[in-house]
Amino acid sequence: MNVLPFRYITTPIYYVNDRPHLGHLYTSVAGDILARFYKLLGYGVKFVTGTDEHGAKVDQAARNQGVSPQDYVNSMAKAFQDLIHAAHVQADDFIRTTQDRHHRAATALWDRLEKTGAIYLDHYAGWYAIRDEAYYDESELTDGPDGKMAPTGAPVEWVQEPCYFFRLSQFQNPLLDYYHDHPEAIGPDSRYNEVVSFLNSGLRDLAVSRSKMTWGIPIPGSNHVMYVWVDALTNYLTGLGYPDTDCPEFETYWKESIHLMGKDILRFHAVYWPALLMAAGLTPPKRLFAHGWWMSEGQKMSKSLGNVIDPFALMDQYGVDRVRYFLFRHVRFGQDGDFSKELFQQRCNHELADGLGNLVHRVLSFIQNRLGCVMPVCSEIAVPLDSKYGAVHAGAETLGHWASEQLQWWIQMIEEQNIYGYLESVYSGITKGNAYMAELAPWALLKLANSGDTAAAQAMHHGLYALVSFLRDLAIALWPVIPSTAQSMWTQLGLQGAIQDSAKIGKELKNSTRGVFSCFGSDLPAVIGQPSPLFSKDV
Ligand code: ME8
Repeated sequence: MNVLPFRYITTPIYYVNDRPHLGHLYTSVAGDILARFYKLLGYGVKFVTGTDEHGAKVDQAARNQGVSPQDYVNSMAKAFQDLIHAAHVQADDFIRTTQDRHHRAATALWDRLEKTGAIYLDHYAGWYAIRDEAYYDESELTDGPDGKMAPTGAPVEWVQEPCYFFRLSQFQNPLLDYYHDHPEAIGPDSRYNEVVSFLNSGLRDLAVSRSKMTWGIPIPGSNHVMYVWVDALTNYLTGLGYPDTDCPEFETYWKESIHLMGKDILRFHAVYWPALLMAAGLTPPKRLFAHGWWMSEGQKMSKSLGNVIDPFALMDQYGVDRVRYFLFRHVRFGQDGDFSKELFQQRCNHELADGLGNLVHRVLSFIQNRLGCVMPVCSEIAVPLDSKYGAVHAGAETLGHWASEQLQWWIQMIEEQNIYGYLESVYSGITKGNAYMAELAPWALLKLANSGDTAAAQAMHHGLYALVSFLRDLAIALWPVIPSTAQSMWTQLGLQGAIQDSAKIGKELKNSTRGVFSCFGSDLPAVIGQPSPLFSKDV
C-alpha cells in the first residue's frame, strides 16, 4: 500500500493578556491554509494552535482586572477559540498551557533535562522585560523616555532571584552543525542567515525558572515555576501526546513538524527550542517559518495610536474570505505588510468580485439561461488546430488541464510555505478563465449552432465543459484559502457534499490520465446548481 505523508503544523500559542489581534489571525489562517491543502492531498495532518496562559505578563493582566489568574485565563482563552471559529480555521487541537496534559508534558521534559544534567541551580541578577517575557543583557539595552528599554522597545526591570539555568552555551556548536546540515530547517532564507549569525556571536546559559512568581508550572522539589518560554515551547510536544513518545504517532508527526511564527519570536524557536530538544534527546523540528509583521495604514499598530486592527470587526465588515484572501495575496508570506483599507478594497473588488465572481457567474448564468442548466456534453474530440474552431478546441484542452499541470507547482509552493506563490498561480488561472470565456463567446456559437452549424455547437459544448471542469478545479484550489467561497462555487456547479469529502487531489492524482479534464475526480453533474453572486457587493 502506498502510504501518504504526514504533516504536523503548529502556530505559536498566543498570550492571553489581551484580546486577539491581527497577528494572531494571520498565523492561524496561514496554518489553516497549509493544513487544508495537505488534507486535500490526503496526507495525515495535525494542525494545532492554542493559548500561552502562564507568565508574568498574564499574571499582571489578571491582577489589573482584580481576578484570579485562572479565572482570567479561562475567560480570555475563549476569545482566542472564538477567533479560530470566526475565521473558519479548522484546528485539530487547541492547547491551553493550564491543561493537565500540558503540565504533564512540561514536567516530563523538565525531568528529562535535569536527569541529563542540562539544568543547574544558580542565581540570576539581570534585566527582564515582562512584555517580551525575555531576559536581556545590559549591553542590549538603550535609554528610553521612561528608563532602560529592551531592543523591542519593551520596558525592563531588574530581577534578582535564585534560578535554574539551562546549559545553552554548550549547544552553540551542535546548533551550528545542525543548521549547516539542514539549511531547509529555517525559512525564509534570510531568517536562516540571521539565526546562524546570532549563533556565531556566542550563547550564554539561559535562566529557565522564576522563584518570585507563582503563576506557572511548578518545578518539582522547589518553590520555582518554569520560565514561561520553556513551558510554552513544550506545547508543541503536548500536541503529540508527549511524554508518550513510544507511540508510532509521535514519531510519525514529529519528524514532519512545521512551526509557524512571527519574526520577533524566531530566536526562541530556532535557538532555545532545538537546544532544549537536543538536550532531552529529541530531534529539532523539521522546519521553522517566520512571517513578517503587519502595520496599519503605514504605522506600527499600537493602542496609543488607536490604529490596532480588530480581526473580529474586520471579518464582520468585509466577510471572512475577503480577509483571508487579502492577507496572503497582498504580501509575500515572510515579508512585512501594510494593511490599508483602500488597497484591501481595491484588491478584493478587482480580483474576487470582478475576477473570480464574474467568471463563475458568466459561465453558470449562460448555462442556466441558454442551456436550461443542462451541463454541456463533451466527448473526446481531436479537432485539427487549423480547422474552423480549432483554436476554441485547443483553448478548451489547455484550460481543462490547467489544474493538473499546476499541481506539482502548488505542492512545491505549499512545501515552502510560499502561500503567496500559490495564490499567484491560482489567480493567474482566474485570469486565464476569463480570457477564455471572452474568446469562446458561447452566445455567438449558440446562434450559429441554432442555425445548423454542428461544428459551432460542438465547439461551444467543448469550451463550456472545459470551463465548468476548470471551475471545479479552481474551487478545490481556492478551498484552502477561501473555503466558504470555494464551497459555494462547488454547490453552484451542481456538485454534491463538502469539498473536503469529495475532492482528494492525492488519490486522484495517482489515477490521473491526460484523457480527461482535471486530476481531481468528482465527475461533473448532469445539471448545474443555482447560480448566485459569490461576492454580494463591492466593498
Ligand atoms: O509571542 N503582525 O505570543 P503573542 C503580524 N506566547 N504578526 C504579529 C503582529 C503583527 N503586527 N503582532 C504580533 C507569543 N504578531 C508567545 C508565543 S509560542 C511557543 C509562544 C505575532 O500572543 C507574533 O509575531 O505575543 C507572534 O508570532 C504571534 O503574533 C503571537 O504573539
